[in-house]
Amino acid sequence: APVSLLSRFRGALVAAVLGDCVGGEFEGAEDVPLDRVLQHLSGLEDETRGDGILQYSDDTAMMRCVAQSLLTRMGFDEQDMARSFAKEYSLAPGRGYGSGVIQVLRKLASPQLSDVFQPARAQFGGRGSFGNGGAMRAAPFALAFRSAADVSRYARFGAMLTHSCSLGYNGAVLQALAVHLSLQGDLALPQKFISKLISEMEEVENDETSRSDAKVLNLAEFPYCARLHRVKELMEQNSVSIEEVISELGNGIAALESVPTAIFCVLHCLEPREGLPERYGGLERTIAYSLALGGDTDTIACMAGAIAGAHYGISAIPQSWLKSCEGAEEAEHLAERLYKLYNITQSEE
Ligand code: F2R
Ligand code: MG
Ligand code: MG
Repeated sequence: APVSLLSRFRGALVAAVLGDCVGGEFEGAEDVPLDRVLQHLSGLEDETRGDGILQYSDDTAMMRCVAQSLLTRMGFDEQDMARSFAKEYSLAPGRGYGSGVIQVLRKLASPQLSDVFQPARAQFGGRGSFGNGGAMRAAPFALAFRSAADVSRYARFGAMLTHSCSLGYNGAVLQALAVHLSLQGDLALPQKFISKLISEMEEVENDETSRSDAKVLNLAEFPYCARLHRVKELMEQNSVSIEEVISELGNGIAALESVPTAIFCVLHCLEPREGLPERYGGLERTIAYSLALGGDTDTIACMAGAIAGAHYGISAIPQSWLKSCEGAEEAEHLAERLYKLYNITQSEE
């Protein structure tokens, strides 16, 4: 049956929370045997475990701030979003934030601060963060804006509140665009989906700052496009090992090492895969596969979850998984409100 847009909206935010919650178990682990992943996931079906047993981390905490701010301000307002990040951090600092970004979040709490982008610019000796913290929270931008140009523009500004290095904010743009295309049903044609992302990113990375950051960091020209071309090559291979995915795409905390990886997880799991239970649908496969890569599992599963959830819709998420995750219900509610906002702005245009 066709998946409704509302179901896609709900699926995107709820599966992002799901990825974060179930991925926390393996964050930072180098070797994650698939058996352990499947055991962890089947444990969620145990009814005696209780609701909301798996807590969400910074990924969801910041994504909620993005969604709430977009809703309250009916669009992007950097002051409000910055304040929301700072408040969330001060209320719950123990959600596993990156060690650099906490300095930004503390500075954003200052009432004297007028330029809310300044603390991010001061990070890492003025180079800015290239971590995946901007990308992990980017999904709501795709639910709030209708055109790819707006999704891209505001995901970039939203990320720049904490990540001023182009590798950090361009990762957020890529993640938001992937969710945007998935919401439109573009994953039905996977090759076209990846080609569209490459052509969008060719434009995004074709600016002076992105070009010079790539040079300074000793990366290939147009680094995200280069990784997306590797995703395309891996998709064309008959079989791909976990080791190959990690060495070709990465599984780390840098946005460049994790956003293309999350996109690959979704594309790879569109079809049944060896080692994953036959009863699993595509969304369950995506989450399980993201965890089996190890490394930054909560964030890769969160980003892959958002893209996959936008494709398969809310009904693809098993109830028992959903019930186990703190914040899943609230994410569904936020998605419904964003859907209403999306329809209002759509009809005004
Ligand atoms: N922080 C984590 N995981 C670490 C373990 C947490 C632990 N489980 C706990 O219980 O506390 N996860 C979360 O952080 C990632 C998002 O990080 P974000 O927001 O990008 O933070 P930050 O600090 O800006 O960057 C992360 C690290 O990347 C390196 N880095 C970034 N830019 C750099 C630069 N220009 N030069 C050198 N290094 C740079 C640094 O090591 C940063 O600390 C997500 O995984 C989320 O789940
Ligand atoms: Mg986290
Ligand atoms: Mg993480």
